[in-house]
Amino acid sequence: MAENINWYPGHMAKAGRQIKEQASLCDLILEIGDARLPRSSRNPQLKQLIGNKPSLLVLNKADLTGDEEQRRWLAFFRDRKQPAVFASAARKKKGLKDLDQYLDREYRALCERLKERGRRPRPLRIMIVGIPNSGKSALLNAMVGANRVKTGNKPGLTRSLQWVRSGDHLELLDSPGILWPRLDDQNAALALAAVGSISRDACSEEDCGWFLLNWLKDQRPEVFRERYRVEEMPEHAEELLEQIARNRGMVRKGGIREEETYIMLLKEYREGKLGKFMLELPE
Ligand SMILES: Nc1nc2c(ncn2[C@@H]2O[C@H](COP(=O)(O)OP(=O)(O)OP(=O)(O)O)[C@@H](O)[C@H]2O)c(=O)[nH]1
Ligand SMILES: [Mg+2]
Repeated sequence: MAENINWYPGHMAKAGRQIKEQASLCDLILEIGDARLPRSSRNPQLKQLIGNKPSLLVLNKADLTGDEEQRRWLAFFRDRKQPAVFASAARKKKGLKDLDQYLDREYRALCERLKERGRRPRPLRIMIVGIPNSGKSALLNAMVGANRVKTGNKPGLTRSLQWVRSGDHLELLDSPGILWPRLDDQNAALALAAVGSISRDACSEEDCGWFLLNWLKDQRPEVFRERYRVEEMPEHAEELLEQIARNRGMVRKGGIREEETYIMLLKEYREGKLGKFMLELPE
């Protein structure tokens, strides 16, 4: 079994303090979660950082999930009066339709408020926050229509806060991905690692790969036939791993290349090669 998973290095604590400072300057907070984990990718301490600022939950990487599960989650959030949209920075403007519409309305509402007070319009100031690797920087670039901030498939890439202007209507603040000091739900922590939001220093590929293998065996067994030519599901996950490794030629004298097999499984999962599905649904 895995060691207790926690990932809250000094730079995250620092980013948290800076986010708290900047929140008061913003009109709106975009909380970027991972669409595959609409519950577990939300920071339970966000409220303490942003206070009463209005926020919109943006579940990014929606291209890796199914339409029906998205509808179920939207209904769930609607019932709880939590504004939420699905988005896909990877699909550029096409993936931002609902987000753009929401921001248009917010901008017009801001202009109205300013007008009532006899003031001139100014851009809507938006802070982008969320867990590492959820696509915050990619989303900012997609909104601006240019590569203004660095993105990459590695949690913890962005290290400082950065304002970027987008047209006449928006000012966007990118921020470093942060988690929280204690990941109480260790299953959620493994799922966060599986989608790529926790550094491999804090959770190894063997550990989150093992979690993903077992989750798929339970919830999506057809994946193994379709993708890894496993004709008959073995009883134990160890045997399943072995079959996958053998079918992919990941063997060495005396056994399989275990770590390599986990890395391959995680990579193909993260790239969406195993299909479009979430790791959690509303209760
Ligand atoms: N499939 C898919 N991948 C995406 C999407 N948006 C971003 N990515 C990928 O996710 C990875 C992380 O993107 P970033 O924008 O760097 O993530 P971030 O949230 O800024 O990460 P940190 O700065 O580390 O907190 C990159 O490899 C992106 O290409 C999306 O909508 N769909
Ligand atoms: Mg970033």
